Amino acid sequence: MTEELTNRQNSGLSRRRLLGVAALQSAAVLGLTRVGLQAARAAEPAAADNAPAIVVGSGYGAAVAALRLGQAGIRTIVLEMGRLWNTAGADGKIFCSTAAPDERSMWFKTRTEAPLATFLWLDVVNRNITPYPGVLDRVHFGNMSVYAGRGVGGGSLVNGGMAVTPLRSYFTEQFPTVNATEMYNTYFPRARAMLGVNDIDPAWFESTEWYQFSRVSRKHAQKAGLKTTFVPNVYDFSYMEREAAGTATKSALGQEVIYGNNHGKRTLDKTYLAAALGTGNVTIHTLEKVRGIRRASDGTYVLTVDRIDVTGNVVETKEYGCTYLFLGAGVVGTSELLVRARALGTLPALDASVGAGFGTNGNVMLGRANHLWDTVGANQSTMPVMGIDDWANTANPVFAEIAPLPTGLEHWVSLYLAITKNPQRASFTYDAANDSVKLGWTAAQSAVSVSMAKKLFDRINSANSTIYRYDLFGSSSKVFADDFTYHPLGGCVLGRATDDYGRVKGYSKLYVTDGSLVPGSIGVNPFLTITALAERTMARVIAEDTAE
Ligand code: FAE
Repeated sequence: MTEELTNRQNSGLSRRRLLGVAALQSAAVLGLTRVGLQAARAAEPAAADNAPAIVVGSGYGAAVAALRLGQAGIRTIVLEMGRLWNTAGADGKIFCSTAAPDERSMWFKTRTEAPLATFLWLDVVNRNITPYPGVLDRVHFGNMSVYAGRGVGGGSLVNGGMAVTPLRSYFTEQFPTVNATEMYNTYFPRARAMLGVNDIDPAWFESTEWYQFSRVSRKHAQKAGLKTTFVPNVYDFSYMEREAAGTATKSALGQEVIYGNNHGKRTLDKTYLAAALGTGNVTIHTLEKVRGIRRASDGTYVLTVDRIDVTGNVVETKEYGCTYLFLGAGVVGTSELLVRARALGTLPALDASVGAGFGTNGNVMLGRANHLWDTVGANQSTMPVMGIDDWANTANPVFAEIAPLPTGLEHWVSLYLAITKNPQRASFTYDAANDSVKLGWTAAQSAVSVSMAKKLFDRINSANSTIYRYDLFGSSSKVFADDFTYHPLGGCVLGRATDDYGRVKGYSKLYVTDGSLVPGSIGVNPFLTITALAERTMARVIAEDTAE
Protein backbone atom coordinates (compact mmCIF):
# COMPACT_ATOMS: atom_id res chain seq x y z
CA MET A 1 0.00 0.00 0.00
CA THR A 2 1.43 3.40 -0.94
CA GLU A 3 1.82 6.08 1.69
CA GLU A 4 -0.47 8.34 -0.32
CA LEU A 5 -3.20 5.71 -0.31
CA THR A 6 -2.80 5.22 3.44
CA ASN A 7 -3.04 8.98 3.99
CA ARG A 8 -6.11 9.22 1.83
CA GLN A 9 -7.69 6.29 3.67
CA ASN A 10 -6.83 7.84 7.04
CA SER A 11 -8.31 11.19 6.12
CA GLY A 12 -11.46 9.41 4.87
CA LEU A 13 -11.62 7.58 8.16
CA SER A 14 -11.26 10.73 10.22
CA ARG A 15 -13.94 12.50 8.14
CA ARG A 16 -16.26 9.57 8.82
CA ARG A 17 -15.30 9.66 12.48
CA LEU A 18 -16.29 13.34 12.70
CA LEU A 19 -19.65 12.57 11.10
CA GLY A 20 -20.15 9.79 13.63
CA VAL A 21 -19.22 12.05 16.54
CA ALA A 22 -21.83 14.56 15.30
CA ALA A 23 -24.44 11.79 15.13
CA LEU A 24 -23.66 10.71 18.69
CA GLN A 25 -23.87 14.29 19.93
CA SER A 26 -27.18 15.06 18.32
CA ALA A 27 -28.64 11.72 19.46
CA ALA A 28 -27.74 12.76 22.99
CA VAL A 29 -29.32 16.19 22.60
CA LEU A 30 -32.49 14.63 21.21
CA GLY A 31 -32.57 11.85 23.80
CA LEU A 32 -32.64 9.13 21.13
CA THR A 33 -32.04 5.50 21.96
CA ARG A 34 -31.02 4.66 18.39
CA VAL A 35 -28.08 6.34 16.75
CA GLY A 36 -27.24 6.46 13.07
CA LEU A 37 -26.16 9.17 10.67
CA GLN A 38 -29.84 10.15 10.35
CA ALA A 39 -29.67 11.25 14.00
CA ALA A 40 -27.39 14.06 12.94
CA ARG A 41 -30.31 15.23 10.82
CA ALA A 42 -32.59 15.18 13.89
CA ALA A 43 -34.55 12.02 13.15
CA GLU A 44 -34.55 8.74 15.01
CA PRO A 45 -33.45 6.07 12.54
CA ALA A 46 -36.28 3.92 11.29
CA ALA A 47 -37.03 0.95 13.52
CA ALA A 48 -35.64 -1.63 11.12
CA ASP A 49 -35.89 -5.10 12.55
CA ASN A 50 -33.54 -6.80 10.18
CA ALA A 51 -30.24 -6.05 8.54
CA PRO A 52 -27.63 -8.01 6.61
CA ALA A 53 -25.43 -7.91 9.73
CA ILE A 54 -26.09 -7.57 13.44
CA VAL A 55 -23.39 -6.98 16.06
CA VAL A 56 -24.21 -7.77 19.69
CA GLY A 57 -22.51 -5.41 22.16
CA SER A 58 -20.38 -2.34 21.53
CA GLY A 59 -17.09 -3.08 23.31
CA TYR A 60 -13.75 -3.64 21.55
CA GLY A 61 -14.54 -6.70 19.45
CA ALA A 62 -17.98 -5.39 18.55
CA ALA A 63 -16.75 -1.91 17.62
CA VAL A 64 -14.13 -3.32 15.23
CA ALA A 65 -16.77 -5.52 13.61
CA ALA A 66 -19.19 -2.59 13.21
CA LEU A 67 -16.60 -0.33 11.59
CA ARG A 68 -15.26 -2.91 9.15
CA LEU A 69 -18.79 -4.03 8.16
CA GLY A 70 -19.87 -0.42 7.67
CA GLN A 71 -16.81 0.32 5.56
CA ALA A 72 -17.56 -2.72 3.42
CA GLY A 73 -20.97 -1.19 2.65
CA ILE A 74 -22.90 -3.74 4.73
CA ARG A 75 -25.89 -2.33 6.59
CA THR A 76 -25.37 -3.23 10.24
CA ILE A 77 -27.33 -2.90 13.47
CA VAL A 78 -25.43 -2.81 16.76
CA LEU A 79 -27.47 -3.93 19.78
CA GLU A 80 -26.15 -2.66 23.11
CA MET A 81 -27.83 -3.31 26.47
CA GLY A 82 -26.32 -0.22 28.12
CA ARG A 83 -27.05 3.42 27.42
CA LEU A 84 -25.36 6.03 25.32
CA TRP A 85 -23.10 8.03 27.63
CA ASN A 86 -23.28 11.42 26.07
CA THR A 87 -25.74 13.46 28.14
CA ALA A 88 -24.78 15.54 31.16
CA GLY A 89 -26.67 14.97 34.40
CA ALA A 90 -27.92 17.66 36.77
CA ASP A 91 -24.32 18.34 37.87
CA GLY A 92 -23.30 19.16 34.30
CA LYS A 93 -21.24 15.98 34.02
CA ILE A 94 -21.83 12.81 32.04
CA PHE A 95 -20.09 10.50 34.53
CA CYS A 96 -19.70 10.61 38.30
CA SER A 97 -16.33 10.34 40.04
CA THR A 98 -15.04 7.48 42.19
CA ALA A 99 -15.14 9.85 45.18
CA ALA A 100 -18.83 10.67 44.85
CA PRO A 101 -20.60 7.81 43.07
CA ASP A 102 -24.30 8.16 42.28
CA GLU A 103 -26.82 6.17 40.23
CA ARG A 104 -24.69 6.61 37.10
CA SER A 105 -21.93 4.50 38.65
CA MET A 106 -23.28 0.96 38.55
CA TRP A 107 -25.58 -1.28 36.53
CA PHE A 108 -28.84 -1.71 38.49
CA LYS A 109 -27.43 -1.92 42.02
CA THR A 110 -28.68 -0.46 45.28
CA ARG A 111 -25.11 0.05 46.52
CA THR A 112 -21.84 0.60 44.72
CA GLU A 113 -19.43 -2.36 44.67
CA ALA A 114 -15.98 -0.83 44.29
CA PRO A 115 -13.04 -3.27 44.10
CA LEU A 116 -11.39 -1.65 47.09
CA ALA A 117 -14.19 -1.90 49.63
CA THR A 118 -12.79 -0.47 52.85
CA PHE A 119 -10.13 1.86 54.20
CA LEU A 120 -8.74 1.23 57.69
CA TRP A 121 -11.43 -1.49 57.72
CA LEU A 122 -14.08 1.23 57.53
CA ASP A 123 -16.96 0.99 55.11
CA VAL A 124 -16.24 4.46 53.71
CA VAL A 125 -15.87 3.65 50.02
CA ASN A 126 -19.27 2.42 48.82
CA ARG A 127 -22.52 4.39 48.72
CA ASN A 128 -26.22 3.56 48.47
CA ILE A 129 -27.53 4.37 45.01
CA THR A 130 -30.78 4.20 43.07
CA PRO A 131 -30.88 1.30 40.60
CA TYR A 132 -30.15 2.64 37.12
CA PRO A 133 -28.37 1.43 33.96
CA GLY A 134 -25.06 2.75 35.30
CA VAL A 135 -21.77 2.29 33.50
CA LEU A 136 -19.99 -0.37 35.59
CA ASP A 137 -21.33 -3.83 36.32
CA ARG A 138 -20.08 -6.45 38.75
CA VAL A 139 -21.52 -9.82 37.79
CA HIS A 140 -21.43 -12.29 40.66
CA PHE A 141 -20.75 -15.98 40.29
CA GLY A 142 -20.05 -18.33 43.23
CA ASN A 143 -16.34 -17.68 43.81
CA MET A 144 -15.54 -15.07 41.21
CA SER A 145 -17.15 -11.85 40.17
CA VAL A 146 -16.53 -10.14 36.87
CA TYR A 147 -16.38 -6.38 36.34
CA ALA A 148 -17.60 -5.11 32.97
CA GLY A 149 -18.51 -1.84 31.29
CA ARG A 150 -22.11 -1.18 30.20
CA GLY A 151 -22.97 1.34 27.54
CA VAL A 152 -21.95 2.37 24.04
CA GLY A 153 -18.24 1.61 24.19
CA GLY A 154 -18.38 -1.35 26.64
CA GLY A 155 -15.28 -1.74 28.78
CA SER A 156 -13.59 1.30 27.20
CA LEU A 157 -15.90 3.51 29.29
CA VAL A 158 -14.65 2.22 32.64
CA ASN A 159 -11.18 0.82 32.15
CA GLY A 160 -7.75 2.19 32.99
CA GLY A 161 -6.89 2.73 29.33
CA MET A 162 -3.69 0.64 29.41
CA ALA A 163 -3.03 -0.54 25.88
CA VAL A 164 -0.38 -3.21 26.28
CA THR A 165 1.03 -5.42 23.55
CA PRO A 166 1.60 -8.92 24.92
CA LEU A 167 5.02 -10.49 24.88
CA ARG A 168 5.30 -12.11 21.48
CA SER A 169 6.48 -15.44 22.90
CA TYR A 170 3.50 -15.62 25.25
CA PHE A 171 1.07 -14.60 22.51
CA THR A 172 2.42 -17.50 20.43
CA GLU A 173 2.11 -19.87 23.39
CA GLN A 174 -1.56 -18.90 23.76
CA PHE A 175 -2.34 -18.75 20.04
CA PRO A 176 -0.03 -21.30 18.39
CA THR A 177 -2.04 -21.34 15.16
CA VAL A 178 -2.17 -17.57 14.65
CA ASN A 179 0.47 -16.02 12.42
CA ALA A 180 2.35 -13.87 14.95
CA THR A 181 4.27 -11.94 12.30
CA GLU A 182 1.02 -10.78 10.78
CA MET A 183 -0.33 -9.86 14.23
CA TYR A 184 2.75 -7.89 15.26
CA ASN A 185 3.32 -6.25 11.87
CA THR A 186 -0.26 -5.50 10.88
CA TYR A 187 -3.01 -6.00 13.44
CA PHE A 188 -1.44 -4.73 16.67
CA PRO A 189 -0.21 -1.54 14.92
CA ARG A 190 -3.65 -1.10 13.28
CA ALA A 191 -5.40 -1.49 16.64
CA ARG A 192 -2.98 0.93 18.35
CA ALA A 193 -3.48 3.56 15.65
CA MET A 194 -7.27 3.27 15.66
CA LEU A 195 -7.51 3.35 19.46
CA GLY A 196 -5.27 6.42 19.70
CA VAL A 197 -2.63 4.83 21.92
CA ASN A 198 0.03 7.24 23.24
CA ASP A 199 2.90 7.29 25.74
CA ILE A 200 3.53 9.45 28.75
CA ASP A 201 6.43 11.91 28.36
CA PRO A 202 9.12 10.32 30.57
CA ALA A 203 10.43 13.73 31.68
CA TRP A 204 6.97 14.78 32.85
CA PHE A 205 6.50 11.40 34.56
CA GLU A 206 9.72 11.94 36.53
CA SER A 207 8.73 15.41 37.70
CA THR A 208 4.99 15.44 38.30
CA GLU A 209 3.42 14.94 41.73
CA TRP A 210 0.61 12.95 40.01
CA TYR A 211 2.90 9.94 39.42
CA GLN A 212 4.85 9.98 42.65
CA PHE A 213 2.94 6.80 43.57
CA SER A 214 4.41 5.04 40.52
CA ARG A 215 7.94 6.27 41.19
CA VAL A 216 7.77 5.02 44.79
CA SER A 217 6.61 1.58 43.66
CA ARG A 218 9.34 1.54 40.99
CA LYS A 219 11.98 2.30 43.62
CA HIS A 220 10.70 -0.54 45.82
CA ALA A 221 10.65 -2.99 42.91
CA GLN A 222 14.18 -2.03 41.90
CA LYS A 223 15.38 -2.58 45.46
CA ALA A 224 14.15 -6.16 45.10
CA GLY A 225 16.06 -6.51 41.82
CA LEU A 226 12.91 -6.29 39.69
CA LYS A 227 12.47 -4.30 36.51
CA THR A 228 9.64 -1.95 35.66
CA THR A 229 8.33 -0.84 32.30
CA PHE A 230 6.20 2.04 31.01
CA VAL A 231 2.83 1.01 29.59
CA PRO A 232 1.08 3.00 26.83
CA ASN A 233 -2.45 4.27 27.33
CA VAL A 234 -5.41 5.63 25.35
CA TYR A 235 -5.76 8.55 27.74
CA ASP A 236 -4.49 11.68 25.98
CA PHE A 237 -1.34 12.56 27.95
CA SER A 238 -1.14 16.06 26.48
CA TYR A 239 -4.62 16.65 27.93
CA MET A 240 -3.42 15.25 31.27
CA GLU A 241 -0.47 17.65 31.31
CA ARG A 242 -2.93 20.50 30.77
CA GLU A 243 -5.01 19.18 33.68
CA ALA A 244 -1.91 19.30 35.85
CA ALA A 245 -1.14 22.83 34.65
CA GLY A 246 -4.67 23.92 35.59
CA THR A 247 -5.65 24.79 32.02
CA ALA A 248 -8.03 21.86 31.38
CA THR A 249 -10.88 20.38 33.40
CA LYS A 250 -9.59 17.54 35.55
CA SER A 251 -10.64 13.98 34.74
CA ALA A 252 -7.77 11.52 35.26
CA LEU A 253 -6.45 14.03 37.77
CA GLY A 254 -9.98 14.45 39.18
CA GLN A 255 -10.55 10.91 40.51
CA GLU A 256 -12.48 9.78 37.45
CA VAL A 257 -12.01 6.29 36.02
CA ILE A 258 -14.06 3.18 36.88
CA TYR A 259 -17.35 5.09 36.68
CA GLY A 260 -16.27 6.85 33.50
CA ASN A 261 -14.03 9.75 32.45
CA ASN A 262 -15.62 13.04 31.45
CA HIS A 263 -12.52 14.11 29.51
CA GLY A 264 -9.23 12.88 28.12
CA LYS A 265 -9.92 9.21 27.44
CA ARG A 266 -10.26 8.00 23.86
CA THR A 267 -13.15 5.64 24.46
CA LEU A 268 -14.62 3.57 21.63
CA ASP A 269 -17.50 5.98 21.06
CA LYS A 270 -14.84 8.53 20.06
CA THR A 271 -12.81 6.16 17.88
CA TYR A 272 -14.08 2.95 16.27
CA LEU A 273 -17.79 3.49 16.89
CA ALA A 274 -17.79 7.09 15.72
CA ALA A 275 -16.03 5.97 12.52
CA ALA A 276 -18.53 3.11 12.15
CA LEU A 277 -21.50 5.50 12.40
CA GLY A 278 -19.76 7.80 9.95
CA THR A 279 -19.92 5.15 7.24
CA GLY A 280 -23.66 5.73 7.14
CA ASN A 281 -24.25 1.97 7.21
CA VAL A 282 -24.27 1.40 10.96
CA THR A 283 -27.03 2.10 13.48
CA ILE A 284 -26.57 1.61 17.22
CA HIS A 285 -29.58 0.62 19.31
CA THR A 286 -29.14 1.21 23.04
CA LEU A 287 -30.87 -0.29 26.09
CA GLU A 288 -31.58 -3.41 24.03
CA LYS A 289 -30.47 -6.70 25.53
CA VAL A 290 -30.23 -9.77 23.35
CA ARG A 291 -31.74 -12.76 25.14
CA GLY A 292 -32.07 -15.51 22.55
CA ILE A 293 -30.55 -16.61 19.25
CA ARG A 294 -32.04 -19.15 16.88
CA ARG A 295 -31.61 -20.05 13.27
CA ALA A 296 -34.50 -19.73 10.83
CA SER A 297 -35.10 -22.38 8.20
CA ASP A 298 -33.51 -20.18 5.51
CA GLY A 299 -30.24 -20.10 7.50
CA THR A 300 -30.61 -16.53 8.77
CA TYR A 301 -30.39 -15.72 12.47
CA VAL A 302 -33.29 -14.53 14.60
CA LEU A 303 -32.55 -12.65 17.81
CA THR A 304 -35.00 -12.15 20.67
CA VAL A 305 -34.29 -8.80 22.26
CA ASP A 306 -35.63 -7.05 25.38
CA ARG A 307 -35.77 -3.28 25.21
CA ILE A 308 -35.52 -1.85 28.71
CA ASP A 309 -36.13 1.56 30.23
CA VAL A 310 -33.93 3.26 32.80
CA THR A 311 -35.74 1.52 35.65
CA GLY A 312 -34.85 -1.84 34.12
CA ASN A 313 -38.40 -2.70 33.07
CA VAL A 314 -38.78 -4.51 29.77
CA VAL A 315 -40.85 -2.15 27.64
CA GLU A 316 -40.83 -4.27 24.50
CA THR A 317 -39.65 -7.69 23.38
CA LYS A 318 -38.89 -7.87 19.70
CA GLU A 319 -37.20 -10.02 17.10
CA TYR A 320 -34.41 -9.02 14.74
CA GLY A 321 -33.21 -10.97 11.73
CA CYS A 322 -29.82 -11.00 10.05
CA THR A 323 -27.64 -13.02 7.70
CA TYR A 324 -24.34 -12.37 9.49
CA LEU A 325 -24.25 -12.37 13.28
CA PHE A 326 -21.25 -11.04 15.24
CA LEU A 327 -21.09 -11.65 18.99
CA GLY A 328 -19.16 -9.00 20.90
CA ALA A 329 -21.08 -9.05 24.17
CA GLY A 330 -17.95 -9.64 26.25
CA VAL A 331 -16.96 -12.89 27.97
CA VAL A 332 -20.01 -13.18 30.21
CA GLY A 333 -22.49 -11.86 27.61
CA THR A 334 -21.30 -13.98 24.68
CA SER A 335 -20.89 -17.15 26.77
CA GLU A 336 -24.35 -16.69 28.23
CA LEU A 337 -25.96 -16.29 24.81
CA LEU A 338 -24.21 -19.32 23.30
CA VAL A 339 -24.44 -21.65 26.31
CA ARG A 340 -28.15 -20.85 26.63
CA ALA A 341 -28.75 -21.40 22.91
CA ARG A 342 -27.02 -24.79 23.04
CA ALA A 343 -28.87 -25.86 26.21
CA LEU A 344 -32.29 -24.76 24.95
CA GLY A 345 -31.68 -26.37 21.57
CA THR A 346 -31.96 -23.17 19.53
CA LEU A 347 -28.36 -23.62 18.28
CA PRO A 348 -27.90 -27.33 19.04
CA ALA A 349 -24.84 -27.88 16.84
CA LEU A 350 -22.57 -25.62 18.92
CA ASP A 351 -19.33 -27.31 19.91
CA ALA A 352 -18.98 -28.89 23.37
CA SER A 353 -16.15 -26.44 24.08
CA VAL A 354 -18.52 -23.43 23.98
CA GLY A 355 -18.53 -22.05 27.53
CA ALA A 356 -15.14 -23.58 28.39
CA GLY A 357 -11.67 -22.05 28.76
CA PHE A 358 -12.62 -19.21 31.10
CA GLY A 359 -9.75 -17.64 33.02
CA THR A 360 -9.24 -14.48 35.07
CA ASN A 361 -5.94 -13.47 33.42
CA GLY A 362 -4.56 -14.41 36.86
CA ASN A 363 -5.86 -11.14 38.37
CA VAL A 364 -5.13 -10.37 42.03
CA MET A 365 -5.29 -6.93 43.67
CA LEU A 366 -3.23 -6.07 46.73
CA GLY A 367 -1.86 -3.16 48.72
CA ARG A 368 1.45 -2.64 50.52
CA ALA A 369 1.98 -0.33 53.51
CA ASN A 370 4.88 2.08 53.05
CA HIS A 371 7.06 3.68 55.70
CA LEU A 372 5.92 7.07 56.95
CA TRP A 373 8.77 8.83 55.15
CA ASP A 374 7.95 7.14 51.85
CA THR A 375 4.92 9.15 50.80
CA VAL A 376 2.97 8.19 47.68
CA GLY A 377 1.34 11.62 47.33
CA ALA A 378 -2.17 12.87 47.96
CA ASN A 379 -2.56 13.68 44.26
CA GLN A 380 -2.61 10.63 41.99
CA SER A 381 -3.58 10.24 38.34
CA THR A 382 -6.16 7.49 37.82
CA MET A 383 -4.38 6.24 34.67
CA PRO A 384 -1.68 3.66 35.41
CA VAL A 385 1.46 4.03 33.31
CA MET A 386 3.90 1.53 34.76
CA GLY A 387 4.15 -2.18 35.51
CA ILE A 388 6.57 -4.45 37.36
CA ASP A 389 7.57 -6.92 34.70
CA ASP A 390 8.71 -10.29 36.02
CA TRP A 391 7.02 -12.34 33.30
CA ALA A 392 10.36 -13.71 32.13
CA ASN A 393 10.81 -15.41 35.52
CA THR A 394 9.71 -18.88 34.46
CA ALA A 395 9.47 -20.06 38.07
CA ASN A 396 6.85 -17.40 38.87
CA PRO A 397 5.74 -15.21 35.94
CA VAL A 398 3.91 -12.04 37.06
CA PHE A 399 3.22 -8.68 35.43
CA ALA A 400 1.98 -6.26 38.09
CA GLU A 401 0.40 -3.00 37.13
CA ILE A 402 1.21 -0.17 39.57
CA ALA A 403 -2.31 1.06 40.34
CA PRO A 404 -3.34 4.43 41.76
CA LEU A 405 -5.41 4.95 44.87
CA PRO A 406 -6.57 8.53 44.35
CA THR A 407 -8.23 9.62 47.59
CA GLY A 408 -6.91 13.19 47.74
CA LEU A 409 -5.11 12.35 51.00
CA GLU A 410 -1.72 10.80 51.74
CA HIS A 411 -2.37 7.16 52.66
CA TRP A 412 1.05 5.47 52.27
CA VAL A 413 -0.53 2.65 50.22
CA SER A 414 1.08 1.14 47.15
CA LEU A 415 -1.67 -0.61 45.20
CA TYR A 416 -1.21 -3.23 42.46
CA LEU A 417 -3.22 -5.30 40.04
CA ALA A 418 -1.10 -8.40 39.51
CA ILE A 419 -1.53 -10.45 36.34
CA THR A 420 -0.23 -13.95 37.08
CA LYS A 421 0.26 -16.95 34.82
CA ASN A 422 -2.50 -18.96 36.45
CA PRO A 423 -3.21 -22.03 34.27
CA GLN A 424 -6.56 -22.74 35.93
CA ARG A 425 -9.66 -22.63 33.71
CA ALA A 426 -13.39 -23.02 34.33
CA SER A 427 -16.60 -23.36 32.32
CA PHE A 428 -19.89 -21.56 32.03
CA THR A 429 -22.92 -23.86 32.19
CA TYR A 430 -26.59 -23.13 31.73
CA ASP A 431 -28.58 -22.44 34.88
CA ALA A 432 -32.15 -23.34 33.91
CA ALA A 433 -33.64 -22.10 37.20
CA ASN A 434 -32.48 -18.53 36.48
CA ASP A 435 -32.21 -18.73 32.69
CA SER A 436 -28.60 -17.56 33.02
CA VAL A 437 -25.15 -19.09 33.32
CA LYS A 438 -23.16 -20.43 36.25
CA LEU A 439 -19.37 -20.30 36.39
CA GLY A 440 -17.55 -23.28 37.86
CA TRP A 441 -14.58 -21.28 39.22
CA THR A 442 -13.44 -22.41 42.68
CA ALA A 443 -11.68 -20.58 45.53
CA ALA A 444 -8.78 -23.03 45.13
CA GLN A 445 -8.32 -21.80 41.55
CA SER A 446 -7.98 -18.22 42.80
CA ALA A 447 -5.46 -19.39 45.40
CA VAL A 448 -3.09 -20.26 42.54
CA SER A 449 -3.02 -16.57 41.46
CA VAL A 450 -2.57 -15.46 45.07
CA SER A 451 0.40 -17.69 45.69
CA MET A 452 2.15 -16.32 42.58
CA ALA A 453 1.42 -12.69 43.47
CA LYS A 454 2.52 -13.33 47.05
CA LYS A 455 5.88 -14.73 45.96
CA LEU A 456 6.62 -11.54 44.02
CA PHE A 457 5.39 -9.09 46.65
CA ASP A 458 6.99 -10.99 49.56
CA ARG A 459 10.28 -10.27 47.75
CA ILE A 460 9.43 -6.58 47.47
CA ASN A 461 8.31 -6.35 51.10
CA SER A 462 11.39 -8.12 52.32
CA ALA A 463 13.76 -5.87 50.32
CA ASN A 464 12.04 -2.75 51.65
CA SER A 465 11.12 -3.93 55.18
CA THR A 466 7.46 -3.26 54.46
CA ILE A 467 4.24 -5.22 55.03
CA TYR A 468 0.91 -5.76 53.26
CA ARG A 469 -2.20 -3.66 53.94
CA TYR A 470 -4.91 -5.68 55.67
CA ASP A 471 -7.65 -3.04 55.71
CA LEU A 472 -8.58 -2.56 52.04
CA PHE A 473 -10.67 -5.55 51.01
CA GLY A 474 -13.36 -5.86 53.68
CA SER A 475 -13.59 -6.49 57.37
CA SER A 476 -11.96 -9.93 57.21
CA SER A 477 -8.45 -8.44 56.88
CA LYS A 478 -8.06 -9.92 53.41
CA VAL A 479 -4.69 -9.06 51.88
CA PHE A 480 -5.20 -10.41 48.36
CA ALA A 481 -8.41 -9.55 46.53
CA ASP A 482 -8.79 -12.75 44.54
CA ASP A 483 -12.56 -12.86 44.19
CA PHE A 484 -12.94 -10.52 41.22
CA THR A 485 -11.42 -10.00 37.81
CA TYR A 486 -11.17 -6.99 35.53
CA HIS A 487 -9.93 -9.26 32.75
CA PRO A 488 -12.38 -12.10 32.11
CA LEU A 489 -11.13 -14.11 29.14
CA GLY A 490 -12.30 -17.21 27.27
CA GLY A 491 -15.59 -19.09 26.98
CA CYS A 492 -15.46 -19.37 23.20
CA VAL A 493 -11.79 -19.96 22.58
CA LEU A 494 -10.25 -19.36 19.15
CA GLY A 495 -9.44 -22.59 17.37
CA ARG A 496 -11.57 -24.66 19.76
CA ALA A 497 -15.15 -23.35 19.85
CA THR A 498 -14.45 -21.43 16.64
CA ASP A 499 -12.16 -21.85 13.67
CA ASP A 500 -8.92 -19.87 13.58
CA TYR A 501 -10.77 -16.67 12.68
CA GLY A 502 -13.63 -16.63 15.20
CA ARG A 503 -16.14 -18.40 12.97
CA VAL A 504 -18.28 -20.40 15.39
CA LYS A 505 -18.07 -24.15 14.76
CA GLY A 506 -21.32 -25.77 13.65
CA TYR A 507 -22.81 -22.60 12.12
CA SER A 508 -21.91 -20.53 9.11
CA LYS A 509 -21.98 -16.72 9.25
CA LEU A 510 -21.89 -16.72 13.07
CA TYR A 511 -18.78 -15.07 14.57
CA VAL A 512 -17.26 -14.22 17.95
CA THR A 513 -15.05 -11.13 18.03
CA ASP A 514 -14.56 -10.33 21.74
CA GLY A 515 -12.49 -11.43 24.74
CA SER A 516 -14.17 -14.86 24.70
CA LEU A 517 -11.65 -15.89 22.04
CA VAL A 518 -8.64 -15.46 24.36
CA PRO A 519 -7.85 -18.69 26.23
CA GLY A 520 -8.06 -17.41 29.82
CA SER A 521 -4.72 -15.59 30.00
CA ILE A 522 -2.66 -13.17 27.91
CA GLY A 523 -0.11 -11.93 30.46
CA VAL A 524 -0.94 -8.23 30.12
CA ASN A 525 -4.07 -6.07 30.13
CA PRO A 526 -6.14 -7.52 27.30
CA PHE A 527 -8.05 -4.93 25.25
CA LEU A 528 -5.32 -4.30 22.68
CA THR A 529 -5.11 -8.04 21.97
CA ILE A 530 -8.92 -8.30 21.72
CA THR A 531 -8.98 -5.37 19.28
CA ALA A 532 -6.12 -6.69 17.15
CA LEU A 533 -7.65 -10.18 16.95
CA ALA A 534 -10.98 -8.64 15.92
CA GLU A 535 -9.20 -6.68 13.17
CA ARG A 536 -7.68 -9.94 11.95
CA THR A 537 -11.05 -11.70 12.00
CA MET A 538 -12.81 -8.89 10.17
CA ALA A 539 -10.13 -8.62 7.48
CA ARG A 540 -10.61 -12.32 6.73
CA VAL A 541 -14.41 -12.38 7.02
CA ILE A 542 -14.95 -9.33 4.82
CA ALA A 543 -12.60 -10.76 2.19
CA GLU A 544 -13.92 -14.33 2.21
CA ASP A 545 -17.41 -14.62 3.67
CA THR A 546 -19.33 -11.49 2.72
CA ALA A 547 -18.29 -11.64 -0.91
CA GLU A 548 -20.19 -14.92 -1.35
P1 FAE B 1 -16.71 -5.48 26.46
O1 FAE B 1 -15.83 -4.31 26.32
O2 FAE B 1 -17.00 -6.01 27.81
O3 FAE B 1 -18.10 -5.10 25.75
C1 FAE B 1 -19.23 -5.93 25.76
C2 FAE B 1 -20.46 -5.08 25.55
O4 FAE B 1 -21.58 -5.91 25.27
C3 FAE B 1 -20.85 -4.23 26.76
O5 FAE B 1 -21.06 -2.90 26.35
C4 FAE B 1 -22.14 -4.88 27.25
O6 FAE B 1 -23.04 -3.96 27.85
C5 FAE B 1 -22.72 -5.47 25.98
N1 FAE B 1 -23.58 -6.63 26.19
C6 FAE B 1 -23.33 -7.70 26.97
N2 FAE B 1 -24.34 -8.61 26.89
C7 FAE B 1 -25.23 -8.08 25.98
C8 FAE B 1 -26.48 -8.55 25.48
N3 FAE B 1 -26.98 -9.74 25.83
N4 FAE B 1 -27.15 -7.76 24.61
C9 FAE B 1 -26.64 -6.54 24.24
N5 FAE B 1 -25.46 -6.06 24.71
C10 FAE B 1 -24.76 -6.83 25.55
O7 FAE B 1 -16.22 -6.70 25.59
N6 FAE B 1 -8.11 -3.83 29.84
C11 FAE B 1 -6.99 -3.28 29.34
O8 FAE B 1 -6.47 -3.76 28.34
N7 FAE B 1 -6.41 -2.18 29.95
C12 FAE B 1 -6.93 -1.63 31.07
O9 FAE B 1 -6.40 -0.64 31.58
C13 FAE B 1 -8.11 -2.21 31.64
N8 FAE B 1 -8.65 -1.72 32.78
C14 FAE B 1 -9.87 -2.21 33.20
C15 FAE B 1 -10.50 -1.61 34.29
C16 FAE B 1 -11.78 -2.02 34.67
C17 FAE B 1 -12.47 -1.38 35.84
C18 FAE B 1 -12.44 -3.04 33.93
C19 FAE B 1 -13.84 -3.47 34.29
C20 FAE B 1 -11.81 -3.64 32.86
C21 FAE B 1 -10.54 -3.24 32.49
N9 FAE B 1 -9.90 -3.80 31.39
C22 FAE B 1 -8.71 -3.30 30.94
C23 FAE B 1 -10.50 -4.92 30.65
C24 FAE B 1 -11.12 -4.48 29.32
O10 FAE B 1 -11.95 -3.35 29.49
C25 FAE B 1 -11.89 -5.67 28.72
O11 FAE B 1 -10.97 -6.72 28.53
C26 FAE B 1 -12.57 -5.32 27.41
O12 FAE B 1 -13.50 -4.27 27.58
C27 FAE B 1 -13.28 -6.54 26.85
O13 FAE B 1 -13.71 -6.22 25.54
P2 FAE B 1 -14.83 -7.07 24.84
O14 FAE B 1 -14.91 -6.65 23.43
O15 FAE B 1 -14.61 -8.51 25.14
